[in-house]
Amino acid sequence: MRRAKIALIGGGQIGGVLAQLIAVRQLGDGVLFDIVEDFPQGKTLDIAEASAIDGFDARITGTNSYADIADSDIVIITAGLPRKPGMSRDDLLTTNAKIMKSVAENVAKYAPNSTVIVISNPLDAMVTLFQKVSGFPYNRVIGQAGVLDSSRFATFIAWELGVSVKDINAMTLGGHGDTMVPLTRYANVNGIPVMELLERKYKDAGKAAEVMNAIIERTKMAGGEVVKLLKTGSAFYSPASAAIQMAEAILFDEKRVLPVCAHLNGQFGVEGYYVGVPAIIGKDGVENVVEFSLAEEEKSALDKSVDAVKELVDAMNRLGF
Ligand code: TXD
Repeated sequence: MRRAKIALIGGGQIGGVLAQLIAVRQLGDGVLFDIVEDFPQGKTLDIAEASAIDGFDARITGTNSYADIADSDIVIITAGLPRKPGMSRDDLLTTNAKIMKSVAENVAKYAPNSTVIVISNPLDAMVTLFQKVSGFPYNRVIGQAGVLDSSRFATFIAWELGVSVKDINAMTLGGHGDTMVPLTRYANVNGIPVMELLERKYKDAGKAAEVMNAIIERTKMAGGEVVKLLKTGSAFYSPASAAIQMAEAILFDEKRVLPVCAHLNGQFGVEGYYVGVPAIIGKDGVENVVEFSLAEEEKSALDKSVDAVKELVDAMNRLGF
């Protein structure tokens, strides 16, 4: 059996961590593409030179030529600019849409059978544009946002309750922006509702709700919190880990139920847009969107988030992309 081939388009902060994770976890052979000459070659040489220490045989190479991504099984896209302090994700629209268009044309040309994970921001618009330009089937074009946003939500809950994050199940729905919807009602610690544990901790339902609201707000603004601290660039370790979890689900046909940015065709009342929802991820990419009932306020929060995604996609269409 040949080893899986994973192409990384964009060799910046996230691309570099992705390449290292692919090597260390021996997921397959990685090709790191960037337009900056010598840069991806330098990064991958550095990673490869740790192979004797970390004990991996995976080949990780850098390139400035799209021809080298030929026949990739998975393509992960981070090409584009990150946010600077004070910028919203949506401020990146025009610049990154131009980049994404050229990326999509080249991936369609050289890796037409790949399954694609888009990370570049503004995420919901970039994944929409990639699918449109490449013409790939919807199930093979997936956006990464929900795995990371949910991990942030779970991390803050674990810190608050003083328990292992491994026992937390928590999920966000909706777009990858400030309107995302962290689902409180379904958040649990090994099946025990988080709200019940908070109420027991504080012996006061009002205080428990206040603490949960603070966790929700921090989750929504978590990307911006990192941008503000870093001052140059945005989060890169955690987005890379999130995309790797999705890539593993595809490579190993795991049928994981992960919150991803998937194309909806009536599910959750959304027609024809990419939105963050739980989906079964396996060898065919998005194999099924997992629908479940939402309470009234959850549904209206999701509708609001979908409206923000629609506005962004419409703005991109008006720009002629
Ligand atoms: O969860 C998520 N989806 C995200 C998304 C979380 C954090 C950051 N997210 C976004 O990912 C961020 O807003 C950016 O749009 C992307 C990539 O973030 P990264 O931090 O890796 O940005 P860098 O370090 O600037 O790297 C981008 C690289 C850089 O090396 C450029 O030379 C390259 O992209 N680039 C290109 N590569 C290929 N092709 C073209 N045309 C191109 N243009 C720039």
